[in-house]
Amino acid sequence: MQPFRAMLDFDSGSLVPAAAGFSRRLSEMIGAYADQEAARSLLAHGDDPVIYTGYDASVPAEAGHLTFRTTIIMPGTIGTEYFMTKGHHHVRDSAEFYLGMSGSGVMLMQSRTGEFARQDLEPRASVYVPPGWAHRTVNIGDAPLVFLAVYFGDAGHDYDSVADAGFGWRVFRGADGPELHRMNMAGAGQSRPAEPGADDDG
Ligand code: M6P
Ligand code: ZN
Repeated sequence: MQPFRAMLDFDSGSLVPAAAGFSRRLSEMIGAYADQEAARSLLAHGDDPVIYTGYDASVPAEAGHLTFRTTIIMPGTIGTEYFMTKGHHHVRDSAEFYLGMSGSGVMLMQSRTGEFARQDLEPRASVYVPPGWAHRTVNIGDAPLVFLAVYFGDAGHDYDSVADAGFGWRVFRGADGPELHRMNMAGAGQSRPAEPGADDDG
């Protein structure tokens, strides 16, 4: 292939030229949210919101390449839990680089040994996800959260291990703003509020 450049729009998240666009609706990630009743009730009423969309650069999903994609998470909540990505491990443990472009978000990360970390994602913030850390991004603002992610072409997305083990922490809209809750893994709907530092263990 030939070297190329692509233009990023930091407000809209568009990537030009893009190989493809993607979008994920609530019905494709219903199990991700703590309040299953709220999620199912929305769907039962015919409301299947687009949670996030994005654009993929024209890079082969192969070893040696660095692929990149923009993601735009809409503002909103399911129950009181903010709209977020499904979250994944990489099939081949490998790092990922994030750049905040617009909006205001939080990245939740957890290692295969159960350590937890979070980092705020905002315009001009870069976040490094080391190999072996699952990652999920949450929009805690009132506007779309737009960011760029760069990862190895052969990284692969492993959603099952995240769905099986769950994320240990979730972000809910509280009376005074976003609240990070430690989940009781035995019951997805149970939680207790907490305010850990960015590198506290889970
Ligand atoms: C970021 C990257 C992508 C990921 C996307 C949506 O852009 O991490 O690899 O696909 O977010 O997240 P998810 O695949 O977990 O739904
Ligand atoms: Zn990833």
